[in-house]
Amino acid sequence: MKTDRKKLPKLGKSTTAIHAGGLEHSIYGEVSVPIFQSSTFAFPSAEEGAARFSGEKPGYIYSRLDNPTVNALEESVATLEGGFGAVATATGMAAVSSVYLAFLSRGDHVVASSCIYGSSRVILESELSRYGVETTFVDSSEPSNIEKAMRPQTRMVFVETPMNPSIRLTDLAGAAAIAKKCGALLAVDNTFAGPTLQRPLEFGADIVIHSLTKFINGHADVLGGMVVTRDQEHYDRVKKVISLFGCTMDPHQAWLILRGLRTLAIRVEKAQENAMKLAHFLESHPRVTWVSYPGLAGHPQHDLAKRQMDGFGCMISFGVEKGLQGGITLMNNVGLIGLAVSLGGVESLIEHPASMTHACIPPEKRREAGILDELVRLSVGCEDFEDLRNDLDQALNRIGDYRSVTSALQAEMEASQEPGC
Ligand code: LCS
Repeated sequence: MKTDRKKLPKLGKSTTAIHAGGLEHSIYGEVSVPIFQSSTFAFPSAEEGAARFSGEKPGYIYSRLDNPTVNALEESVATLEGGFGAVATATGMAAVSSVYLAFLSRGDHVVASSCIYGSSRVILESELSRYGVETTFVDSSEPSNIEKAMRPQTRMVFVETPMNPSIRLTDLAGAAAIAKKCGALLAVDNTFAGPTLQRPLEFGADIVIHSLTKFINGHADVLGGMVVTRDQEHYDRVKKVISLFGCTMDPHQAWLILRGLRTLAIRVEKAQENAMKLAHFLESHPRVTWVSYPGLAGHPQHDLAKRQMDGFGCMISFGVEKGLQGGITLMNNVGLIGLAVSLGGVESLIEHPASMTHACIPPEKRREAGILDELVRLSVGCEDFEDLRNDLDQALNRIGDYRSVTSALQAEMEASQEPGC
């Protein structure tokens, strides 16, 4: 839904997360946004129905096109990101694929980061290639790699920062300058940071994508996605594609996510405080070989993180002794920390990208992208730090007495099966 943020005073991030998208929806003085659980909306007259369809008059028509509860969530996220408007989608992947569908045509070229969520990469590699769209994957942590890959046909630069799962960063201002110079769009998947920590539009991005399933909802109980645009032209294009292709969000889903969003700032604050302490703990643990967390002075892009983020986030990746086998021992021995994919919830989760979220990428391409077989990814939640530290410590200390990993898992990873992303 389009938003007129000029009417709103400039508010802080917590205040915005709590109030945006809810101020103008009062019917009975209710404080929370109601669920408008209706697939369609009656017109007072045939003339009014026709006027709404032609765009001559505002008003609701049908929930695949617009719904008040979904619009409230869209307005909240658009406000937090500082965008012109936002369009909600059924899942994060619906948001990613709608951006591809809206802006790419036969003959277009994309420069994408090699380290992105597995499914976002597979769509470019195996699906859009069938429609004549070509993609070059680069290590986007170095802006010159993006620049070198640009062609006259390049229509889009697609990046994540922090990247899933290497937790390396893309320089947003650098990527935006290159895309602009070449007349391409910069689309940024901001799922790993979230809008309270990073707003890519401020650095020149044109489009921001979220899997709302993660930090914005924050409770591991709903799927959802969002596309935020800098200007009206891109908003209209994305809105059209999402409505036509039916990638729309359901009002009950929107209500649940809106409820999660109200506590986004406070959840992220607590989780990233835990993440900073855990990153230091992991760095000093004898079983841990390396740690990637932007808050550590040793992270190669620590200074960039300070420039473009308002905090270092809640995602850590690390390697352990004995490589893959050590990682499996760790994951099989955590108790409090859940062994599950996904991220961004109040509960901490651990997973192994090479055999799980990024298994659909062939092994040599995974290695090129820095997704090492030994890499373990940790989504830090809001539990008490001491409990998380103790759980990791006892599981890491089991690495010395691991049993040999089954050759079946290694063979499965080498074969890189497509489902599972
Ligand atoms: N973008 C990023 C950066 C993601 O990490 C994910 C899902 C998506 C988009 C897609 O969102 P969804 O359709 O699932 O709402 N990432 C997952 C992960 O790393 N583990 O499980 C899902």
